Formats: sequence, C-alpha cells, structure tokens
Amino acid sequence: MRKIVALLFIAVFASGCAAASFNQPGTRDPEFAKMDSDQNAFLSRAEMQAYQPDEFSKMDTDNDGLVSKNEYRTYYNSSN
Ligand SMILES: [Ca+2]
Ligand SMILES: [Ca+2]
Repeated sequence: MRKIVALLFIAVFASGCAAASFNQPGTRDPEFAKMDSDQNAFLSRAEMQAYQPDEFSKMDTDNDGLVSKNEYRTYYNSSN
C-alpha cells in the first residue's frame, strides 16, 4: 500500500513539474502557437474557430471569450 501511495505521489509531483514548465517564460507550445495567429499568448474565439470550431466553448471554461494557456493546458491534459 505504501508503494502505491509513493508511486501516486511521484506521478502527481511529475505532472506538477510538467505543468510548471509549461508556464515558464519562453516555453512555447507549438500547437498553441500555431493557433495563436496574432501571437498575443491568448486564443480568441476567431482564432479557435478557425482551428477547431466546436472546441472553443469547451476550452473557455470561464466564458470570457479568450482561451488562456491554463485553460488550453487543462483541456489538452484532459483530452490526452
Ligand atoms: Ca491570439
Ligand atoms: Ca477564458
């Protein structure tokens, strides 16, 4: 049982490190950058709809009309 808990802790810690590195300045996510046509570090509805029309509302969880990198990361991690 302790091994399972230790492995879970390592898995959570590793995923946290991966998430932290995603937000480091200068870290580029090629897929995000491809969609972010004006390179302002946000995905607008128009940018998303040009890329994947049905996915925008799923990603924009706070419904502010923009997909932040965190919203994108959350969506991306849940779909992979
Ligand atoms: Ca943009
Ligand atoms: Ca948003």
